[in-house]
Amino acid sequence: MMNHKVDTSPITGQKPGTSGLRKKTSVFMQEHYLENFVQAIWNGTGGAAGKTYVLGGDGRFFNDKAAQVVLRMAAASRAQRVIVGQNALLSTPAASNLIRKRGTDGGIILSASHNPGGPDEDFGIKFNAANGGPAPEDITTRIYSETQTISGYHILNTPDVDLTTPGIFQLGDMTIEVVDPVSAYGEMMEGLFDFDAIRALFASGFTMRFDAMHAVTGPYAKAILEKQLGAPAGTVINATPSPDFAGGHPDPNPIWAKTLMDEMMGLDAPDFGAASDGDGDRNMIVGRQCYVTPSDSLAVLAANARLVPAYADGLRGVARSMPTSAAVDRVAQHLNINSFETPTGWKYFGNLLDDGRATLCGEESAGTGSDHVREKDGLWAVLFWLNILAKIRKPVADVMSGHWTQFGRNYYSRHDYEAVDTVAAEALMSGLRIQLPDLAGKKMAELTITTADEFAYNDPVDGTRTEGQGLRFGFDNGARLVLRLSGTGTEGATLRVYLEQLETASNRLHHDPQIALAAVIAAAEALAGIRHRTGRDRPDVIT
Ligand code: G16
Repeated sequence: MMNHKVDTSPITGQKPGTSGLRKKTSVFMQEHYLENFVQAIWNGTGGAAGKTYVLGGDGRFFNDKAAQVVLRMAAASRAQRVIVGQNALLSTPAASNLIRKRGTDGGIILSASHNPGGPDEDFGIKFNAANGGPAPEDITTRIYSETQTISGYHILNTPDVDLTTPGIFQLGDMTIEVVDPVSAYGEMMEGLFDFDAIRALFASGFTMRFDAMHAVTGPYAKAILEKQLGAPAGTVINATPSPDFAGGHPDPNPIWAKTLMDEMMGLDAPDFGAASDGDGDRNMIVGRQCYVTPSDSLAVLAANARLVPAYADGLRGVARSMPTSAAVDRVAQHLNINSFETPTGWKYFGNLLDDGRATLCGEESAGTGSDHVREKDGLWAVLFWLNILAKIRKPVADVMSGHWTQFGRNYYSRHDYEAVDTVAAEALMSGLRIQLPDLAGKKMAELTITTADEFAYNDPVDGTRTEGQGLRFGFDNGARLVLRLSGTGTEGATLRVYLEQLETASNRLHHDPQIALAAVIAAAEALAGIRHRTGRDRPDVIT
């Protein structure tokens, strides 16, 4: 068995973004590209020798080949054991669970999450640390700096390992343990939620549609919803993972999960609908004729957490990313618990969860999770909702109405301008940044700016400071506008415009969000000149 040292040189642009390294698949398939980054992971984390890892991915195109490369490189760098999902599949939360449960030194997740897959689409890789969470910034910075000085990598020259059957195999001196991707995750879910109550809900005729979007959650949802919980066959649709997500965009939002949305808005809609993304960490919740925004979903979960066995003793605190609406803050205030505001990126929740300061976390980008793992968890959020509905037996629309009546409604929307010219997008942001100190008091369309700043985060656990995390504007009617550039796109820049406004008047809780937010939408345009600068007359995606 040959252990090769392959000479290589640094490849530019291997800087991890919001969640690992994401590029076009063709970029990842270039000679040495993946290998350089994997070697940089070992080098940036003290070497692979003697370590144990979890490995899996969302099944997108190149997942199988990349997994074989990671295995050969781990063995060549003398890792002790790699626990890998059958066929190299693991949802991101299932990988996080295995890292924690098996006490490994970390894990490698092959995924570009909600981005489309295929030879012309996206691929990604990220390293998760021993706590099961995405590597914090000090580690990703070290990995990146290793990519800039790399001169060689180690890899075995061996045939592919058969990953189609669970079992124990050897690759050189390294043990490979191929595991069923679903079982440990299913057991964990059963330990968190009241499965008997959910079973009784389905037995009473409650109907549901779960759209797995041809991605990794299909087998998990089938096993848990249909087999364990007794939902009728056919509840889970698009359940077979496909390398290109059947040509779709596995992003669970009203745009990309339109088929589900149409069904849920129809007259014969099921009682409950949900979808998850490429790697199973995002979720969309929708009731009959009632879409629930991710920010509202987080608030509802927090308000009803005591109905779930795992959270029956109450929450220690909640956390949300800064652009996420303040709906959960209002619940936290009512519960008299802390509410933390972090930068975008699940990695920023890690310290709060590890330190026991927060139990639930969530983001406007369709991510919700808790301290059961260190990733957001799509199916967990769906089971949380089912557990609540099983206990209170009300339609989702009534749950939302009741919630808004009690806490007020944070009208919320995100407008995305995708694949915008990078120079134009950066000029838009830097132009606004320069003006920040002078904007208070200025009128934008019908509104007057009251506050303007750039978000920076001081981690309360380790004191790390993270700057440049989004431009924030407050207005005299209480509305808020946030602008930031996405850290997960692979083409040009994606400008995200986050819009929010609190409404507490009981006769104004049921408006179309785009209408309720019209004044701040107009103010955003007046302030940032988005149309002119991006050359677009409307957002590509509105969620
Ligand atoms: C990733 C991160 C999330 C983040 C989202 C959007 O999600 O894990 O924390 O909110 O990207 O980030 P951005 O606005 O920078 O594009 P995922 O599901 O893609 O891993």
